[in-house]
Amino acid sequence: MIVQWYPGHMAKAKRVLKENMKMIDVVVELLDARIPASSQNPILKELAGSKHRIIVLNKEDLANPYITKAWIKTFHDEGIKAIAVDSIRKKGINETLNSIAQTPIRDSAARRLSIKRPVRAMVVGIPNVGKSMFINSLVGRNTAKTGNKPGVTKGNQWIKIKESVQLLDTPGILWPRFDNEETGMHLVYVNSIGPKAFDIEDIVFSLIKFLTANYPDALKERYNLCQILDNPDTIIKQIGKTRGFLIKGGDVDFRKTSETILKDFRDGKLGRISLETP
Ligand SMILES: Nc1nc2c(ncn2[C@@H]2O[C@H](COP(=O)(O)OP(=O)(O)OP(=O)(O)O)[C@@H](O)[C@H]2O)c(=O)[nH]1
Ligand SMILES: [Mg+2]
Repeated sequence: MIVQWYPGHMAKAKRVLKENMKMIDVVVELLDARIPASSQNPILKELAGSKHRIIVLNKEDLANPYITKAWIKTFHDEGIKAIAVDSIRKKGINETLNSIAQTPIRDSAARRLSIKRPVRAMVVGIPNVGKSMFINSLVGRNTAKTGNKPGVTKGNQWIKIKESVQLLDTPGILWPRFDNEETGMHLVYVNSIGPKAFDIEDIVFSLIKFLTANYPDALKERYNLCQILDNPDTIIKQIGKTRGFLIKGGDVDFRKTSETILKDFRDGKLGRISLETP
């Protein structure tokens, strides 16, 4: 689903997040493992305040494992727990669940009465980062949706994951950042921002430029190129020719070739590629 974010939408999303934040002990922030910087929204830090935070680097199967490790270390050094997760194959799901369960409950009423209540968690993230898939993996099978609990704002449902953990049934949607062009490009590469905001041929030109510099072998292998030339246009042309993507008159169809390359990248056909390093 492509969401267009107008100021009104952002204000509403922020209001909802702020309300929901009051009910929970821990925020599980989903980032795209390929772009852990660009898939963050600084507004979350502001909204989460002193709430416990766990970072999930989702789609780790599509990211460079060495770079993901470096990101995890960087977050740890900042005192934030970060976990590499593949929500489709359920990798890292148990570790995440255990981490959530260990969240200290700061709720004074519960502490005063020494009531042991479950940890309450909420998942947040930008569009298409994998919130729904992650929640499904986390929840697994033997789950019961619990009704409204006393003292909890009406309209929200809690999903009981195990005795000690409850999850808010709707994820918090963060809007993607629009603060600089590179961030915008990265968000388009991973399909979090609709392509309308950018010209696809520009997008793929930059992507090829990045791949030429950082993952030349991935390009060579996928598209049977004998050598990687410096000019992205030349590479795109070569790929279009090999694939037979031509327009009338025999010229390469840049648009179709660009769409194919972008899709290949998104589907992981070029291998495990991280676009951002810590
Ligand atoms: N390779 C890979 N794909 C994933 C993973 N998690 C989710 N996806 C895919 O990413 C796409 C988006 O997943 P969703 O769970 O719908 O993402 P979302 O954040 O709920 O998206 P919105 O509700 O539109 O904001 C789907 O095509 C999923 O199959 C993962 O760990 N690895
Ligand atoms: Mg969803």
